[in-house]
Amino acid sequence: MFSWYRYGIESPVRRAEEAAEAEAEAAAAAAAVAAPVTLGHMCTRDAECAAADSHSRCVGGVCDCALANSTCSAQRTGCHPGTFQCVSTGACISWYFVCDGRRDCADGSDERCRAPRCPPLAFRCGSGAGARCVSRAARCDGERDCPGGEDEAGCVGRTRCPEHTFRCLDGTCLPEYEYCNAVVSCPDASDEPRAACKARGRRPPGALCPLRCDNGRCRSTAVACSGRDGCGDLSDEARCNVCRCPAVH
Ligand SMILES: [Ca+2]
Ligand SMILES: [Ca+2]
Ligand SMILES: [Ca+2]
Repeated sequence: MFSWYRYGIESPVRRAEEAAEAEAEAAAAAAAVAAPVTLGHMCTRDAECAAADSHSRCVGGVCDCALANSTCSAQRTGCHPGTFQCVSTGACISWYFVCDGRRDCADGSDERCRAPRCPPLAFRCGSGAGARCVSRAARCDGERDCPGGEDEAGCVGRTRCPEHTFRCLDGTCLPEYEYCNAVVSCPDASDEPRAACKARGRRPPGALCPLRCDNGRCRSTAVACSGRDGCGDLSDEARCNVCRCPAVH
């Protein structure tokens, strides 16, 4: 078989291959230079923001919309309040999944869990420079998840429970996702009050309602963007997708 290479002649096929390789290398280099960063996340250059959304740029170290009068912004990324937005895809996930040891974002940004990069939605163990973070779901769940057990501090025998936990009427502290999750966990069942968790209509004034579903039910904020229908009407799974600034015409 005739071979361009054997005779030392430059093959047109080879030239095409080289061009394709160079193109791929250039694309890879461009991607490496500007890893996409979505609205509201930390950036160093406009190119990072533009790689995720061509209508955004780096403003004061955070990706924001290029147009000041845009309907979306770093503060309004389109996600449910209290959910975590994956850095490069823009998808929103429940705070429950942040620093839970499993990759839920395609880029693994939910598992960058060592200080100083700990996501604000996670629980930080200790205060050292290299302190690790765990999911807030680990708070007061009865198991030591932090190396120093900080996640279980203040959970027993207190008149108040730590932030981001649920206090049963008998004073027991539980992780906040236990509220209205259809599993009785308080010894007195006060984490599953029927009026708030099941009723679709009126509820007693002052009833705890961390997340109000469109159908009127109350749920823990952990169900928002958890990938499962926590409300019974899928309203907790709406607004979990990538937010894009509106096209500029
Ligand atoms: Ca995770
Ligand atoms: Ca724990
Ligand atoms: Ca429960």
